[in-house]
Amino acid sequence: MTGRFITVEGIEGVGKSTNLQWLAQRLRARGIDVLLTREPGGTPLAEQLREVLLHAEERVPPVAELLLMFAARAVHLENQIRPALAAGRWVLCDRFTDATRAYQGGGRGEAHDRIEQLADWVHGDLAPALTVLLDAPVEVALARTRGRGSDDRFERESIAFFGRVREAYLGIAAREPARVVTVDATAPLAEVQHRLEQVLDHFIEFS
Ligand code: Z5A
Repeated sequence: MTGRFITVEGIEGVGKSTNLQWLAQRLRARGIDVLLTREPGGTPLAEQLREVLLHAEERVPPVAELLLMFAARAVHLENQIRPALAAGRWVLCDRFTDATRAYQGGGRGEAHDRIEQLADWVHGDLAPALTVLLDAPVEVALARTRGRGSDDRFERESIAFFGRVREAYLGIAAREPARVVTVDATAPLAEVQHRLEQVLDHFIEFS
């Protein structure tokens, strides 16, 4: 039996972590065995790469950032995601390759073709069956994370950078409506979760 692969995406502060925890609970309540994981990270080695990606003190050239994202993904896939799916577990992942398309592609300007070549090399035809894009204007999303004290390499980026990332995410959602469901993350949390429950019901019924 093969499990299902679901990802949640969006710019910083849209509520990915909050809603992933909630989604995992909802799936477990239905008797589904869930692996909740994240990118970059998800295994000890991939978490070490995450630390480098988020907190390197030396300048990280965009090409190195792109390759490190995929290196972490290759480790995560082989050591965690593929074995879980093969065992019939559902994998709920906080970000995946759409984040690379949005951040390294939209945000940093790395070439689309190059990103797709790496995606093909690292995960071939393994793609999420469902991606939830939590969407909110940059100012709304960033206001939610302001003042929490962390300050990684991405969190120091400009409003314009996050604007490009958001546009890239919306572009992916427009091109792949069968896979990517966009949810308005500006709504109160209860409303967002009501919508997520509907998305989950539909996914379980029709996938
Ligand atoms: N990155 C990349 O560049 N390329 C890649 O391929 C990958 C990643 C995979 C780390 O990601 C960085 O890696 C990321 C992109 C890059 N950097 N950025 N930006 P991360 O996912 O670990 O970090 P993050 O995006 O910064 O996560 P976050 O700041 O924790 O945001 P979040 O998980 O989306 O939000 P949250 O913590 O669930 O919620 C934020 C606050 O809002 C919290 O107080 C909630 O209670 C509140 N909240 C949530 N929903 C609502 C609603 N609906 N109303 C009001 N308040 C709400």
